[in-house]
Parts: sequence; C-alpha cells; structure tokens
Amino acid sequence: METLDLIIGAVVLVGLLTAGLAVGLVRRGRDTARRTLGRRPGQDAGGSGDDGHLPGVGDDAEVPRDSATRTIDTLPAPDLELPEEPAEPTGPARERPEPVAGRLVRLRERLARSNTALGRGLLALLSRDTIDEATWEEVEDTLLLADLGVGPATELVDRLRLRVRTLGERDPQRVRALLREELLAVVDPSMDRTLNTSRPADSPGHPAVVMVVGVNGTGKTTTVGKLARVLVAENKDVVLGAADTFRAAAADQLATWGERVGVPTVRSDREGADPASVAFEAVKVGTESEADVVLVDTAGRLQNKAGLMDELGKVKRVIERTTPVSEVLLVLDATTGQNGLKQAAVFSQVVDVTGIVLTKLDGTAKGGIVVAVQRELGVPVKLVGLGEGPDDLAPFDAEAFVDAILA
Ligand SMILES: Nc1nc2c(ncn2[C@@H]2O[C@H](COP(=O)(O)OP(=O)(O)OP(=O)(O)O)[C@@H](O)[C@H]2O)c(=O)[nH]1
Ligand SMILES: [Mg+2]
Repeated sequence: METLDLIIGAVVLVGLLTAGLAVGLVRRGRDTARRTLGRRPGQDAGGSGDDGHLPGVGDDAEVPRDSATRTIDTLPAPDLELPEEPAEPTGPARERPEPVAGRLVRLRERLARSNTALGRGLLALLSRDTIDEATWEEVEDTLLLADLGVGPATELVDRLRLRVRTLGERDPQRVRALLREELLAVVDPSMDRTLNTSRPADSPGHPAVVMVVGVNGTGKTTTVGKLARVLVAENKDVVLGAADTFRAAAADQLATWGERVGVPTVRSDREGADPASVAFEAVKVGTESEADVVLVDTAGRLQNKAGLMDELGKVKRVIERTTPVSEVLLVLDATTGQNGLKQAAVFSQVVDVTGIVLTKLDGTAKGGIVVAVQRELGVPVKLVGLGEGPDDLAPFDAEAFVDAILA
C-alpha cells in the first residue's frame, strides 16, 4: 500500500512538472513572436514595455534580472559596414524648395480667391435674357474695374458683342466657353514666357545674368529670393548680387534668402557703395565659380528720378562689359494698378525690360493688369507673386489664369 502511494505520488509529480514546462515554453514562444512582429523601425528591440502591445489576461510580468547573462564584450562583433559619420552642419539647416511643377495648382487657387468676382460678374451679365446697350456698358465697366485698361476693354467688348449676336442659344456653357476664348485671346497665350536662365551660348564660360528692377517696395528682393529657390529646385548653381547698396539691411535681407537654400550673396561691406561695381563683382564670382545664374537685386527707385534711373542703366552697362544680361525683370505691384504702367514704360526705356513679374496678385481683384501691362510694354508677364511665402512665385500661364478667373 505504501509503495503504491509512493508510485502514484511520483507519477503525479512528473505529470505536473511536464505540464508546467509545456505551458512555460508556449508563453515564451508567444512573447518572442509578439516582440518580433510588433516592433516598428527604430523601436527598442528589448520590448521594455514600449513594444506596442498591452499585457493581456494570463500574461506574466517579466521577472527583472539583476545581472546581465552576457556583457557587450562577450557578444560576437556583427559584420556590418557602418555609414560614414555625417559631416558637422556648418550653417543653418538648408531648406528644400518646392518643385515648380506643382505651383500652377496653387496659382489657380490664389487667383481664384480674389478674381472670381470678375468672372462671375461677366458671366452674369452675358447670361441676361436681353443684352442691351446698358448691359454692354456694364460689361465694359467690369473690365475697367479689373484694370484691364481702356484699349483692351473696348476691344474685348466689341468682340463679345459680335460673337454673342451670332451665338444663337445663350446657355451658360456656351457663354462661358465664348468668354474663356475671348479672355484668353487678350491675355495672349502666344507670348513667349520662358525665363532665360541658361548659360549664354554667345558668351561661353559665363553665367546667365538676371537683373531685377522696379520702384520701392514692389517685391524685388522677395522675388530674387523666391527665384533663387526656383532655380535651386531645378538644380542650378546660383549667385546673388546685392546691388541695392542704399541700406545694409537690403543686402542682409537678400543674403538671408540665399542662406536658406545655400546660395552665396556678393555684397559690399560699405553702405552707399557703387551698385554697378557690386553687380560686376557678382558676375565675376559667378563666372569663377562656374555658376549657372547670377541674380542681381537692385534698389527701388522712382521712375521720375533721373539720376537714379541713369544709375540703373549704368549697372546694366557695367555687367555687359563681361557678359550680356539674359533677362531684365521689372517687378510691378499688381495692387497699384494703372500707376504701375507709367513706371513700367520709363524703366523699359532705360534698361530694356524683357519680362514682367506681377507681385501681390493674391491681394487684388484687379488681375486685368496682366493684360494692360503686356499691351503697354509689349513684354510678357513671366512670373506672378502670389503671397509672402518663400515658394509663392509661379510661372505665369495664360490658360491657368483665365480658368482661375472663370472658376
Ligand atoms: N502678398 C504678397 N506680398 C508680397 C509679394 N511679394 C512681395 N511681397 C511683400 O512685399 C513687401 C516688400 O517686398 P520687398 O521684396 O522687400 O520689396 P522691394 O521691392 O525689394 O523693396 P525695396 O528694396 O525697398 O525697393 C514684403 O513685405 C514682401 O513680403 C506677393 O507676391 N504677395
Ligand atoms: Mg529690396
């Protein structure tokens, strides 16, 4: 009897030990699987309570170990190629400018915000049951209010009159299509709006030079900064020239734009230095460093200050002792309306403007100025400023512009 008791006791003990071992193995395996699957890149492989899962019913707390079973010295060295130490950053972190391609969408949104009133107004007038003389006058007034200018407004009204008369059925779709066509014609999609920033073929070894001119506060420096970013996004090497030597702050403002995208700024350390020599030096630095483009910012000046306008002419002539100027961009503030046109004409006489940059188009419903200024100068609008943000500059596109107005 005693022997039997002993045998039964031994069997029960062995049974319990086996069951305990089996349960322990299953749990361990489950925990290992969770740790492996649940780990996110960069997460601690030890799963020290931060491995993305909460303990469930039946999970044991891990028994803390007071000493490591293996030290780092006893672990075999992994056979890995370590990446080289990154170089110490020397300046402020470089920004990555937005690619130019996606900007058109934003152009449309920003323009639409302030210019749809024009489109809606015109569509409403042209969709009236009867269009009489008074209606046509209203159409013309709407165009003039949007700064289209007298010439283009009269021309557009005449064309619309003719076409509406022969249109027959005036359903909204047809009226819209007709208006789109006629607006597009006055904005002129045939103008070449390419910005010439390629190294000049007729001046080998030299960078393209872009001069930026205009009256005070129109957005010249901002435009140079934004344009530098556009060019950097296109992988071009850029040098900035701070030929606004009136105030040291002007060169600082420009240099800050440059630093953000790793572009050097050539400047004078003396306030009131000769802007032409700064521009000359910038082109020299650009040539020596084999840059693609040199952007020259100039001081704001009123078109009726003869001395200052002469100085601007000199800046251009001095640059051209080295290499031709590829582009002279006149920056106009769209909110100043017809006033800007008078300035534009005088600047054009002095420096032969090749393209217009219309800034602050985000803050005005007077988008018609695009048409007026192109007519006045015979020079295309090449870029538009649509805000104070660093990438709020977009290439102008006639179709996108008209579509934004009629949005
Ligand atoms: N909303 C808006 N503001 C702009 C735009 N472009 C420039 N600005 C603002 O206009 C102001 C003047 O810009 P600047 O670039 O300093 O003008 P500037 O022509 O260099 O001025 P001066 O050198 O003093 O003649 C700044 O506050 C800019 O942020 C634009 O497209 N939209
Ligand atoms: Mg400036």
